[in-house]
Amino acid sequence: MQFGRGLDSPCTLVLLVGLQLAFLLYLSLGGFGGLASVLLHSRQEFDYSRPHDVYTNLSLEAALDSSQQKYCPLVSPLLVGPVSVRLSSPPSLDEIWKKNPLVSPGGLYRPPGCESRHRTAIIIPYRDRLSHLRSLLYHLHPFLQRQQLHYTIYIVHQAGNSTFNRAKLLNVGVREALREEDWDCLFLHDVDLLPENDHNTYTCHAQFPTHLSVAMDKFRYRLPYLQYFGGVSAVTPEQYLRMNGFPNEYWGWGGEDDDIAARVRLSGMKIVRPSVEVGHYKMIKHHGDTGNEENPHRFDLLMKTRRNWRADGLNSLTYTLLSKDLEPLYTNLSVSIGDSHRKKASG
Ligand code: UDH
Ligand code: MN
Repeated sequence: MQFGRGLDSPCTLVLLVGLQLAFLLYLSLGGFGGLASVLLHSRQEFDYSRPHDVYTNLSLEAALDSSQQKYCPLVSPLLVGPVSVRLSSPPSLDEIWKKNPLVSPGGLYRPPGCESRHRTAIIIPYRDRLSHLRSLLYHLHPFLQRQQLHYTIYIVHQAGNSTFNRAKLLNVGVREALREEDWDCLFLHDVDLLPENDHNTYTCHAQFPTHLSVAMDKFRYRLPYLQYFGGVSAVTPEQYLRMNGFPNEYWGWGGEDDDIAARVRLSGMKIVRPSVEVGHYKMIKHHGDTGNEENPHRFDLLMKTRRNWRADGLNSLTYTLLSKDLEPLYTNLSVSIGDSHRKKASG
């Protein structure tokens, strides 16, 4: 067939219409990801309507015989998939402690029967959210133990009444955690987010920062926007150094997570994510906190990230560690991180 005449031949018309239909099908399946999963059956299906209790299999942990090998298996045999989330009336710290007999002071855990392949520090920016903290500890300890991780939970408590600064607290947590142990993965975890599927493993990608809370109930189990990096994310110490950590200058609510996402790109990396099917989280419902009002400067700051990220971050971090306590279920770091300069200047 000659190409000049091809356009008006019936054959070509059928071909064009066919291509259009295929394109519509492609879009309706959710683009490349959806199409790939249909074609390759690569995505695992989970039944969230029948979740397991979050303490399932925990008593098996000590009984597992891994004496043949040094390391724990590549995939933990204890995983169950979707787990139920208890949103109201969390147990007391004492009750949680009783349910987690293998957790050591400071909130440290190592699998009893094998050596974990992963050392993960969970870092939680915190002030005055005790009931959320109890829910998280109740939920996260068994969740992480089923993943056979060697982990510690660090609470970075902002002392005093100055404006809350999530990103700076995360910087402090990373520095203090690395002072203690040679962690290979640093998790940055909001206190009010409860993971709903234990196949969402709390480990790091060797090359790129990971964003884990990709499907939160409050965003109707979808990623709200492509560069979203808030909630729960993870970096290796190497990735953290490369992006000069997180910004110290975001006082109050908002913007700091977008700044961190920008740093990932500006330092030549990208964000990787688990699938939406696995990355389910429930956020405990709450109102904005006193002392964490919306930051009106966040858009100005975000405009300057490209200029500022090398100067503001890990290399400009200053704070005073007031105390470090090994509580039964977590390590408590109380820190004084100062206050916004802007606020001081204006009175
Ligand atoms: N956090 C505290 N105490 C505070 C403030 C924040 O512990 O007083 C920590 C906590 O880990 C929390 C995280 O910082 O999960 C992030 O803060 P957030 O939960 O308030 O952020 P989120 O995006 O806010 O969930 C949405 C509701 C707030 C509305 C205010 C802006 N309009
Ligand atoms: Mn929240």
